[in-house]
Amino acid sequence: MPTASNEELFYSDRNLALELVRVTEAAALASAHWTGRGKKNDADGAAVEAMRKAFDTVAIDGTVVIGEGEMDEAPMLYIGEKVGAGGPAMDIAVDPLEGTNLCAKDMPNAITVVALAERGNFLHAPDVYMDKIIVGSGLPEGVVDIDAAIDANIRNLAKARKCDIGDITLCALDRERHAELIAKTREAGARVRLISDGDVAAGIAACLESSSVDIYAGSGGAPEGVLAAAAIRCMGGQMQARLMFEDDAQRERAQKMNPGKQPDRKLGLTDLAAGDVLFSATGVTSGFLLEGIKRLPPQRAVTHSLVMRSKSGTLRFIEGYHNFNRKTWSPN
Ligand code: VTB
Repeated sequence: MPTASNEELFYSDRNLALELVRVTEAAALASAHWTGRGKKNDADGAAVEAMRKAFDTVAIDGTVVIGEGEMDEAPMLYIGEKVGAGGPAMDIAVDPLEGTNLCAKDMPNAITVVALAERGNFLHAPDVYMDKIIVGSGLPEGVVDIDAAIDANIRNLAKARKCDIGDITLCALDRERHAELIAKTREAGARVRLISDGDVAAGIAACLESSSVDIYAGSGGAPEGVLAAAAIRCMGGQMQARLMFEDDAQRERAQKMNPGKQPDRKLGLTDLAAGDVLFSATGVTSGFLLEGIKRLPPQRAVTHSLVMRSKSGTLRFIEGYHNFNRKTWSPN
């Protein structure tokens, strides 16, 4: 039987998941004002401000652990900032607009993202690269390994899936640093889907049966890796990762942020996001996961969001119809 406080947390946690969707919706509606206007900083700024404001009504005592940067670099949602209206102590990971370029250029896969966990359960990831490998659920544990060659990983995945290597699609960021990963994947006989930005959505897509991505691999932002891990904890799937450092200063910083832990260690899913996790994302532009904001001028808009809890493993796709004549705030 749960104790009274556990029970309290259990119910508040269920409500919280639905409150969280308001936070990502607000950020998406605000940034959508800038979709296709070529101004990524304005789009990001609008998302950050709306998300920050929306957190004021969420019943948590929240601390941002993955955010917009250090206190001296970011005016809002900086690491260490306290947010929420008071309640259980939670750590918060945010990317108010994942894919600022995608929004500015009206390209697929811009999303707004928030994850919550009880205090101390997210890796405190510095703003460095993280090597990542992700596959979906229902596969033998360890079917892919971040330390194995990519062709071996693809062969193992095809074998476990009982399909041809040619049926496997690997998704990676289109970057010069991935030239070898891409070449080796194609040489092995698999397909490669390249994306210009947005590796949170791509990582999640590898775990969605309905997407055509079977494996996500390569290096992207470390904060984005923690957000993807939070989602994968809810959906099921496998992820391994490793922080990548360009110099000793970066390594020392990671060490300081996670005392007592080896900064170069191989990270599993629960090293990135442990305990009970809540996750919400709203589409800004349509993509792998979600449809983007549909504007219904002059005063209405439709949002599409994905809200998940790791405890129950429930995924909810939520469609919101918004009328700005009746809201206390407007995204424009
Ligand atoms: C990824 C991607 C982001 O940064 O993390 C990527 O998810 C990594 O950095 O949308 P590089 O651009 O240096 O490769 C973004 O593309 C932008 O934050």
